Amino acid sequence: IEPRVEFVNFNIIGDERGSLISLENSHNIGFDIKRMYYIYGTQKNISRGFHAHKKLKQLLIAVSGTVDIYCEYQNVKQTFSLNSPSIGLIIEGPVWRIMQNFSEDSVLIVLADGFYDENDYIREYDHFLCETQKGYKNA
Ligand code: T46
Repeated sequence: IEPRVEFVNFNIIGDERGSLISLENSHNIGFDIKRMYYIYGTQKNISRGFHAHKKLKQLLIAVSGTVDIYCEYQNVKQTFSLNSPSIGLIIEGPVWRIMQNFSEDSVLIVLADGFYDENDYIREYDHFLCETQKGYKNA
């Protein structure tokens, strides 16, 4: 699949009690959710990621705190800051990603369209460059 990285803004359903955000398959998420995981309690100065996916589509949300997501694909090298529960970052396909600058209170929720599958990971940068130059036309 083609690499894609994009912010999405969620509708906040708020009232005097506070805020609520609802995410539904294919309405505000462009895919059906098969898995969810979250990353929290990240130690100081730790970066995670350093891999790409072949096909997986994901939606990342910092439901608490802040985290920066560095993304690299095609000619793009860009850092996307997640700093609000009402903002999500869609990352699809062969995008090299590094999660960094986690705040102490950071909770990063990730919704994914596939089960955990180590075969979908590209964990070596040289392999990523090589594969993306070839393209994923048959994926
Ligand atoms: C991604 C970024 C944003 C599982 O057993 N099941 C799971 O669903 C996941 C996500 C991971 N694992 C195992 C695999 C490793 O042994 O948990 C361990 C840590 O995973 P990893 O080092 O890949 O974690 P991150 O934070 O570098 O990357 C994760 C996701 O793996 C990845 O898909 O896009 O978050």
